[in-house]
Amino acid sequence: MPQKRWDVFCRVIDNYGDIGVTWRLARQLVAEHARETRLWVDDLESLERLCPDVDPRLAAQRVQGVDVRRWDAAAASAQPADVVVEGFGCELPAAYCASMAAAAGAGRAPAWINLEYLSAEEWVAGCHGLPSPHPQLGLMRHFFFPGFSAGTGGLLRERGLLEARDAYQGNPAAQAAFWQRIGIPPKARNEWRVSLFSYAKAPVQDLLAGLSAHPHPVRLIVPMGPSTMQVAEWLGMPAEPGAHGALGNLSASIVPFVEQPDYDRLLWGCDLNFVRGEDSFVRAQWAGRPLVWQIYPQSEGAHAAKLGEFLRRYCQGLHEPRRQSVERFMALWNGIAAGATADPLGLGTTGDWSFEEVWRGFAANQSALRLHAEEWAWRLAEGRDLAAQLVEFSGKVAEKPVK
Ligand code: TRH
Repeated sequence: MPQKRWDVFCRVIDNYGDIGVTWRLARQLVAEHARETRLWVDDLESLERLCPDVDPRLAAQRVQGVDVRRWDAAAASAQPADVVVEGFGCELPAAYCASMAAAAGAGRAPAWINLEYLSAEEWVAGCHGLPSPHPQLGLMRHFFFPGFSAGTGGLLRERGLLEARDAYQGNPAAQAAFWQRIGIPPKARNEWRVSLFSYAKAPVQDLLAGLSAHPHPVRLIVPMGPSTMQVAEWLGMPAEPGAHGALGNLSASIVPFVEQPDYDRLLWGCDLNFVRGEDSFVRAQWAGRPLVWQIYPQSEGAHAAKLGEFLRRYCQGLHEPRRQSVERFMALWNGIAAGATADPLGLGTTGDWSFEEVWRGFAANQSALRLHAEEWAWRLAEGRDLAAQLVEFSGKVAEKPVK
């Protein structure tokens, strides 16, 4: 098999997005493409939270078929693989790059690919796949951009994911077993179940006020993270897994940070999911349920345009007033729109709306938004998945001359 050996490099900048994406990709390369994959990570503790099988004390270990390596000084002297994936411009060790150049000199140039962050912006399709020569080493690096449209690298999606989701969503016993395993009662008939994963700046207290005044019972599920403290303080409960609190129609439960496949089950079993960053954002879309995305904040507000571009795509086919309720609520959740006279999302939606008013509209439209979310997931799944595209792309890169 050509391009059989893969090295995936990941530097954990903060949180779980970088490792969340590269770990998912590495597993898929092994399970679906039979690639021998080494995952080099500089922070094994973060990986352990997504996958408790990982032992952070070990410099090398095989986990779910992936050769997991601690990215330390030893990485520099490793023999380069056939395909080298640099996660999010994480800068490969200089000595490793020199070995790649030596391999290229011997006619075995590795395919060197920089995996970029996901964005729904138009320019992504124009930059996906572009080469960039290394100034000194004579090696070519290629940029691979995930995305939502044809002409981009697509989204990570395991084979049979939507079918597995449908089977789970149609199986109350499997759902009840999962809820019990993470310490949550089974879902009551008229209950609205909501998951919350957000950054510290989200207006969580406003949301809690809205949920407690909801006309039907709501159960909020909060995996351990920044939102845990806000929820615990507001409801006067301990900020630890297993804690429960209630006010009005709201019951809230704090659960442990679950492993990645369980996080899918959590999203699949909720009626509305608050997600953030990149990987949980994509998983919430595959869940086929309404979502609220807190985008990773960037300097000078660059994230506002990115959120706007996603909403422009996501809201296509949604009629008023649903479209407006989605746009406005996500703008408020991201702290972008309140009191804005300009048009930060570029969607023609400006105004000075209250959280309470927008929330009520958003909550009232949930059944239509659910149908929309189901259709959105199937429409997205018509595109080829990221891992399959990356494998094909690596073959094309390998055929090209080095310079
Ligand atoms: O954690 P994030 O905010 O990560 C990032 C990083 O901050 C990164 O620097 C930034 O560039 C990027 O976002 C855009 O959000 P994300 O991407 O959703 O990653 C969270 C991962 O954690 C994802 O793989 C899902 C997983 N997860 C679990 O496995 N269990 C859980 O209980 C929860 C809440 C999440």
